[in-house]
Amino acid sequence: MPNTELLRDPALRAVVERFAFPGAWTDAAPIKTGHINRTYRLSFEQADGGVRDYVLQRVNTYVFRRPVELMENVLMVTEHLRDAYLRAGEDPANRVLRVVPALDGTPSFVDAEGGFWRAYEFITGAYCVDHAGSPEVFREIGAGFGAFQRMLVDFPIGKLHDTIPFFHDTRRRLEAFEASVAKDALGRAASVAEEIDFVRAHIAGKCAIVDMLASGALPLRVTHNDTKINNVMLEEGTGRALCVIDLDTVMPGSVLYDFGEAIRTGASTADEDEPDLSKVRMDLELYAAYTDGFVSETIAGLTPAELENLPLGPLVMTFENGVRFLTDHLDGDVYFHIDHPGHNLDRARNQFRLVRDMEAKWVEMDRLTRAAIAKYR
Ligand code: GN1
Ligand code: MG
Repeated sequence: MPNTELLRDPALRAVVERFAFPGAWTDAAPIKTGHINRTYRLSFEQADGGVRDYVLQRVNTYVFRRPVELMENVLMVTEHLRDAYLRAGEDPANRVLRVVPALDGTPSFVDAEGGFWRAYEFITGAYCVDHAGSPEVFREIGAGFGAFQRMLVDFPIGKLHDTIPFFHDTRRRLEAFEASVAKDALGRAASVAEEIDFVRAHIAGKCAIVDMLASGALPLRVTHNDTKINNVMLEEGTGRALCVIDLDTVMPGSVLYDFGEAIRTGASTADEDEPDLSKVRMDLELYAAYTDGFVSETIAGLTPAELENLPLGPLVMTFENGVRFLTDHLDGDVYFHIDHPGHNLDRARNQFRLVRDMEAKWVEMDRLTRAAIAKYR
């Protein structure tokens, strides 16, 4: 049954009509997995009777304040990836996101209210998972993000815009957190004293990535910055990693960010908002599997310092996300969408539990990482 409510929505129709979608618009469905942008899947019937699907998104310009630069990044990076596939003799269709331009040829359309819209071709014959389920699947996702990193290793990084400056600057995240504690806009600080203490007691070592980038010990890379496992599309039938999606946060950064975000979301035994903390652990078998896949693809392109410091990624990213969730709870939930009061606090507690577990498993994480490096070197 087509979603007539959306098809009849005049505001949505006015936007759809501004893009170069071929065929007749026959269906629309909201996609609700992200926390930031508003997303629809649109279907268009073609003259030959076939149906082609597209993704239409209203970019959250509170979060992405430089959406034009964001789209420039997306175009440059997808072009580069397409070329890399072609040079390797592989068909880039379905393997790289393809932007559908607006009718005026630009990669976006701004509506009457200032809403910033952009569209992609829908990746067909593919699916994504919110849980790896098995080490084999997670290894493949690691190989997918690893290949993304490998193919971008020769990208001229100076051309890339910093669309959210200081996105993974842990020190600035901590400063913002302390400012929110001091402001205590909603009077919530007293009720989360324990979580505030956790942050302050666990700062040691958490700014190591920014510091190593600043000192030159780690190089800047093209990084995805939001490598949740559901941002890799897997091919139906084979399960092989097909395409990395959600390129909004592609920016110069550290490869440790990407490795870290993937482990944070994919190697945890629970969702990031699971309130029952007894369920939250980092699964070392999943850690080993992802590391194996990721290192198998990146070994030639990364420096020894990057490879050896990989375990820092998950520890820092998990801590940082916890700090961001707690900050947003203190601010009154202005950044992350919440489904219920206290949702951001649930998320923060969950992440802090995961940090504790990673700290307890640190020696093992380090050993497994070195084993993967030795295997492919
Ligand atoms: C946001 O929109 P989504 O779910 O892909 C956030 C990430 C956080 C994540 C936590 C631009 O990502 O940094 O890790 O939520 N993206 C932005 O769930 O802030
Ligand atoms: Mg995202």
